[in-house]
Amino acid sequence: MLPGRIRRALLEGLLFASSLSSSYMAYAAAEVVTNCKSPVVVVLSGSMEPGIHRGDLLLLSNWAPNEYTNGDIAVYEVPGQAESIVHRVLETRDPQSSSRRYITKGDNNEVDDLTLYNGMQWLESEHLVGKVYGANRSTSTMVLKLYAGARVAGGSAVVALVLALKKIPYEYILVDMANKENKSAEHLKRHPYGQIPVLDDDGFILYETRAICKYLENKFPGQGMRLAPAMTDVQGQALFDQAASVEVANFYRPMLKVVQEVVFNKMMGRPTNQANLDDGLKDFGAKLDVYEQLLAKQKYTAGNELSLVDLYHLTYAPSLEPAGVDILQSESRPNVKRWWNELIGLPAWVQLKGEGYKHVAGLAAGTTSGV
Ligand SMILES: N[C@@H](CCC(=O)N[C@@H](CS)C(=O)NCC(=O)O)C(=O)O
Repeated sequence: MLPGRIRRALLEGLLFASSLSSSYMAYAAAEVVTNCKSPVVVVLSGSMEPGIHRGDLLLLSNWAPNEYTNGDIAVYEVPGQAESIVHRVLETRDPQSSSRRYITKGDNNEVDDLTLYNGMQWLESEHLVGKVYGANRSTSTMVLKLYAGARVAGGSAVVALVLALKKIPYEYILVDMANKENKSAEHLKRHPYGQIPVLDDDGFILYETRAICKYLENKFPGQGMRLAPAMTDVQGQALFDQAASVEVANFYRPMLKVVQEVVFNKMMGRPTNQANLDDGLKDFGAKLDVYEQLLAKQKYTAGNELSLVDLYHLTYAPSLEPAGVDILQSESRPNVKRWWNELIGLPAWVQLKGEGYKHVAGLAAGTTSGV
């Protein structure tokens, strides 16, 4: 008979071995289910800030090894490099072929990862260990809150679109405009004019659509779609500001006069004032003639790249066509028409209009799921 002390030690050893083997079995099962040799990794650097932090646990899968697309966050390993790296796919070359090539970049890094590839010019599918589909924060981080109305319209819709294009998770909080919740003492603390949208970034409160969008771009420059010139591009920034100012003065104001007559008055059960409408259409048309000249020379309002300024135009103008005013589709302004159709055809916009804030908030959160 073994002495009690030895028996206890043996039993503890057995229990430890059994818990190790069940953890091992669970890990091995996860490897099979995710088709990924490292289904869980710990982040060691801050190169993916602000989305991913040092110490975060990332959950990976490799279900479709040949289907990584731009914007995906991937973990890769390069022969000769000791550590695996978690960065975002920036470019996918040859997307139709089974031997796709990838260029990656850390959201928090100025340049792409070429120097990390150990002499290679790109990554191939075999270097990709897995795609990030979830994360467990090392410390709790607040998710952004968007205070918006029930309808996907106005500035709230533009902010929601920017959040979706930049793949920023957010929580949608309904402000019940029908019951004047926007004028409640609680909401007036957030927005002194009692309006929406309002953004709450962990207690940092911001209102005014265009300011919110610019803040999001500045805070998450490398995440999702780039929507403004780099801060160091002084002339690009100046042209951006010029176009943003033009949007408020020469598009939003005359457009709103028309929307007031054909959309808002109808919603309120008021008759259309024909004189106001004619005046608005004349004014708006004259401004769009100048847009036509600009858009004949450049693809978008702030240059040849789609930017926040183009998205600012989506506040209320999309409600014109359903109300019977097709001024933005006029054949006499083919470049305005081309530009406008591209904007209203953006897949994220179509989805947002079709399925509402909640869906896009969920989608954004799902895409970068807590990272
Ligand atoms: N300049 C503001 C305008 C915001 C705005 O007009 N919001 C509308 C709804 S989209 C609103 O809150 N209206 C209620 C009110 O003005 O009392 C912005 O760009 O955010």
